[in-house]
Amino acid sequence: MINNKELQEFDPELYQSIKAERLRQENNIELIASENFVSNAVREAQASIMTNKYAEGYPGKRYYGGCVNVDVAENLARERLKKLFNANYVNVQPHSGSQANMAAIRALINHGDRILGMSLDAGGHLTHGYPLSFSGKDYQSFTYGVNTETGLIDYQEVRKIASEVKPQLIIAGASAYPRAIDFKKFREIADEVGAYLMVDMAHIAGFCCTNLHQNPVPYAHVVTSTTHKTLRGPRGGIILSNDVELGKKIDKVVFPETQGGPLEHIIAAKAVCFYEDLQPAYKEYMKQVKANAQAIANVFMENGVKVITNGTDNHLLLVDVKSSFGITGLKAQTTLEEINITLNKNSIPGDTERPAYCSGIRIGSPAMTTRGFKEEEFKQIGHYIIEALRNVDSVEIKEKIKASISQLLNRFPLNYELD
Ligand code: DSN
Repeated sequence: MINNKELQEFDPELYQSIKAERLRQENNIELIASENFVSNAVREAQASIMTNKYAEGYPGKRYYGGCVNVDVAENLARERLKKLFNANYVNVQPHSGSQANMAAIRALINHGDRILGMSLDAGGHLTHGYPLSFSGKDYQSFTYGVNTETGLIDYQEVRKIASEVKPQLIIAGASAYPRAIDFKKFREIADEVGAYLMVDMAHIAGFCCTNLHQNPVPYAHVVTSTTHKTLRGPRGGIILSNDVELGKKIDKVVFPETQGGPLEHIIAAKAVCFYEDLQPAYKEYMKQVKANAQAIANVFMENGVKVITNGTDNHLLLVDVKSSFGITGLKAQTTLEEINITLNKNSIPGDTERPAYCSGIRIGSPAMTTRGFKEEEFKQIGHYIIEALRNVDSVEIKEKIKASISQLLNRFPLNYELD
């Protein structure tokens, strides 16, 4: 149990910020596609005394004494993760998804080599070659997007770009793509042009380990992920591969090339997360995540609201609020925040708005599914969103919806001790 009692007495100012954040999480419908609510067991491991330990190196080969217990925890995390994705090699030390991507890329290619990744505005990630990221500064980066009509990845187009660019590395994976990704096809393209394939499965990892989506491990040379999205663990990164020799190289890039001491309390919490994800109940959760995303997508489409790709295969959907409601994504985000719905503005394929405004919003189902929402509640959220975005200037209507949301949330308390 974590009750923050000492914190409350010792540092009331900081304590207030945590308490306020707890209330915010409790009082809002959380639809940010990359967020989730971790279990109390994950939180306990994360808040444990494992944080006190320096353990540079890997289990059995540390540069400090006294690592016997963190070795047990890190080995549990590694073995559970291997089992979860049926992988021969894993590294659980990356502090974040971006650090995992940096290590994987550095292990595969040389400074100045060519990367081909999904563009940020089509749903890719900063670390897949964005010019302001290390991945766009240290390497020559090229992008593929999605078809602006269908919103789908056009594999023939990816193949064409790859054969022109001749990248040393192709990156597949996205932060805002609502459909299944064909990793097998990406590997065929990579083989055709002599490139490595890296898959960043951060958003959809929960589907990949439950057979609800193709598992990228058999197809990619290296796979990266975060642990805090659909996997529902602590904030952090992981790297997986079936190539044990490549794994030895990746280990050296994670430590000592790009990181120092691992966060052993986070690794302990990752071990708890993987244990949870190996249980049958987790697959049921992931099925519900998808059913909920599809339920809300259907409400939008039945009411004439444009959903990119006309639906979703996973935990997220993109809604074109510009053509549906005549407002920007930013306006939709701030309006929904007023009625206690949290989500983010997002570019849509062929977006003509500047990135600070966008024409769309991204809606994700993982967090509220953890909180217990099923299809009925997600349909209800869909109706609330439509009503609010059709009446952005009506204080009265927004107040009415906010009150209904409060009543709905009261039926689904957050399973946390009062912090
Ligand atoms: N920023 C994350 C997201 O929201 O998808 C990706 O790292």
